Amino acid sequence: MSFKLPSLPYSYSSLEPHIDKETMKIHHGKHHAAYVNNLNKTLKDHPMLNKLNIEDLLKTRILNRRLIQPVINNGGGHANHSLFWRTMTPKKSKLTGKLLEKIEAKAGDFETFKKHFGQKALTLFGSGWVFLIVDKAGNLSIKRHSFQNSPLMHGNTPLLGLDVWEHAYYLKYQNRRAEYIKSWWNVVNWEEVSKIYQQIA
Ligand code: MN3
Repeated sequence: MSFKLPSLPYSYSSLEPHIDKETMKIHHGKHHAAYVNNLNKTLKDHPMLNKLNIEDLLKTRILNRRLIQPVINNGGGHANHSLFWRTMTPKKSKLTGKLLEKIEAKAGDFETFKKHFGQKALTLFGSGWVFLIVDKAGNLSIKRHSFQNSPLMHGNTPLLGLDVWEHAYYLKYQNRRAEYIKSWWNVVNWEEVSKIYQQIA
């Protein structure tokens, strides 16, 4: 079993009131765990693939046809959720430095960027994610992906991702996705987002 559920760098209750304990417990311990388990099952007879790290697995172009969709779903699910946990924090966090400058250059100002990102999340139809990505040329953009499709499979590096599947917010917010999105900004770990950017920029 090579892929493992990462442990959270904070407790299930520590993102409250923005994200409730019960949602975190089910989301991490059941949903994310299921993606990891299913990915391991999919790749159990493929020792070359299950030794890769998740980023390299999603970037590989040598998957056989039967593996492609399960890897998109479960490998993508594993990568997306790992990023999601990592880029949240109960501590106050603020974006500074080079990434802030890039975002401001692109969107005009930081609040406008947040507005665009939130709008994409709000209007995403069905289940999916909104990501801030960096493409191969180093350009930033906001991308919407359905289901568990990962930006990594498209050659892009996600810096930040917001899960807008109903399982991410329904227990606390029911149909009030806008409220969930607004609340989530309070727990974004901008230092971690910057760190990811610095590693590739
Ligand atoms: Mn999820």
